Amino acid sequence: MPKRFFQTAHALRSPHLPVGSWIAIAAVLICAGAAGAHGQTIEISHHEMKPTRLNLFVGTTVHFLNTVAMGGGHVVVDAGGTIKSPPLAKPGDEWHYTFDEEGEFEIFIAQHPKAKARIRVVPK
Ligand SMILES: [Cu+2]
Repeated sequence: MPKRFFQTAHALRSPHLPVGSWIAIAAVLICAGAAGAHGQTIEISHHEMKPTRLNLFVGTTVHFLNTVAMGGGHVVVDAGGTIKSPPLAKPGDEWHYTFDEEGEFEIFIAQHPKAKARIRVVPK
């Protein structure tokens, strides 16, 4: 089964713990609701993130979708140290991240630093 992860800029959530599963369910509801405008998907492989550029409004949730098997799992990080995904190991493993603050984020796959994307977050 692919793993599904949800995270906002301020809270790291584990869907594996009993308490965490409730939080994950709440995150799904938030994600589906008006609070989290569900934005684009970024696809992850060994050599690229696709697309490589996104322009978003503050509060947009981006869906990161792993498309290839990776021992240890792909970890999405940003140059500024704000963003860090859980390991996404299997095709179909996914992670949601909500960009709550404006700014420019240079993100890349920790194991493949050349696989990067630039995300620009602007006020609504
Ligand atoms: Cu890889």
